[in-house]
Amino acid sequence: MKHKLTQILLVEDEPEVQFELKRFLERFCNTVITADNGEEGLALFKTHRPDIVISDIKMPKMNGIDMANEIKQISKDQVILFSTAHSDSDYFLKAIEMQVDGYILKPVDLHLLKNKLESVAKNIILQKQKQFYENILNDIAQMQESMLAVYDEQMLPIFYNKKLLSFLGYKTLQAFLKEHNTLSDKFEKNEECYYLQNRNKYWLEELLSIDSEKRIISMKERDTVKSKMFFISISEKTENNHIVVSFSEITSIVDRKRQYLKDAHTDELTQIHNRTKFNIVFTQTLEKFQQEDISFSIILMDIDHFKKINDRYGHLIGDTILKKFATLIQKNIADKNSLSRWGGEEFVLLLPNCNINDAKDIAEKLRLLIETYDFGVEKKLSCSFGVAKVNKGDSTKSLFQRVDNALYKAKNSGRNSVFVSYEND
Ligand code: GH3
Ligand code: MG
Ligand code: MG
Repeated sequence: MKHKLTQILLVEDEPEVQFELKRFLERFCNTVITADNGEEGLALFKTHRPDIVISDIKMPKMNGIDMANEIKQISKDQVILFSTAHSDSDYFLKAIEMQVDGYILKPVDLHLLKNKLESVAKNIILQKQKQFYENILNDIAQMQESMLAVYDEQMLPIFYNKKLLSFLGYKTLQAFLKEHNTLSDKFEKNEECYYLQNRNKYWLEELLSIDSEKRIISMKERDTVKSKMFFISISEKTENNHIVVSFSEITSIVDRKRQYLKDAHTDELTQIHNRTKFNIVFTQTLEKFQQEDISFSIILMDIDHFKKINDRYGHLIGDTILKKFATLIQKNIADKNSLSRWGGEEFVLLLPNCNINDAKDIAEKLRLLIETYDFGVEKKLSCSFGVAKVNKGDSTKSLFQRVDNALYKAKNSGRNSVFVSYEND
């Protein structure tokens, strides 16, 4: 892409000089616009914003110095060259004071003018080139589907694309930074997301220290209630020591994952935890117990003579009773305790921070509750309970052997009863 000067404004009151210079200048740019005096020159400047202004000094209506003064107030970096005769020395000093970019003595030596033009044009063209590439980059950044941010070597933000700004509800990065110290101000705590320990300006550093696939954050969109989740990709440092950060939205993927997980962990009939979920919670609790030595117990319950209920009322009614049973227990246990369907008409209750006597009391309370509860069709529903406390070195297998034994004893003792397995059973 070859860049050229776009426009030169030539302000000259002598028609022959203007004509000659115009023809000459046309070799260096696309268009040369001309004005006969300072006033006209100023008006044309305002509407055309030329790359370079070349102006005579002594002119009717408004002289070149006054015009240049006005132009510099509008655009202090505007390149202005004066063409002046020797005798104009007074004006000439003023022009130097104004820090104009150069002068050409009259009568104009075209060779000198060419050199002068080429030297000032070089900068302007470089500037144009820079602007050109900046515009391309900006277009690319704004076109991205993802939200983008660029950080400098100190990990401070220097650019947010429109998508990110509009998500945050700001027009410019400056406006956002006026109200927020850092983007991490907007991050929220969430199960699936990495939550930054230090929500400060250097959140990127912290994020860089974790595995790339775990770089998931949650943010609220503008004033909405619902959070969105983003996977964050962080580029290597660019040649200019910049870091490009992109935020790809993964809310729907995470939502779907949550739903799958929920389905995989929920018993379809009773909508309480299933055995898979029980095993997860149980393993976690067991690990915690082994680290912190906090007692925990479990209760295994099995509805008595449930087969008879099915036989008498049919499977559908049996199902309804199982649902009612699960709801009843769920409602009557503390939140920290977790109820799961062990299988069929058997349920298991996990009781963290609970010693064996308290566990026994809970089982007894539930037994009484079931015995007296009106399940609609079958008044005489009862349940047998096995209770066990977890010991050091217990595995799922050893613990369930004990609790199963206790339940077996409850069944054998005539059902509708609670049996406890003590430590060394
Ligand atoms: P016990 O007092 O010895 O526990 O007698 P029980 O009849 O409850 O025990 P058993 O193990 O002989 O039978 C369990 C019954 O539970 C048999 C089975 O049809 C029923 N059952 C298991 N799962 C479901 C279910 O999802 N829906 C229904 N309706 N019945 C179920
Ligand atoms: Mg059973
Ligand atoms: Mg049973």
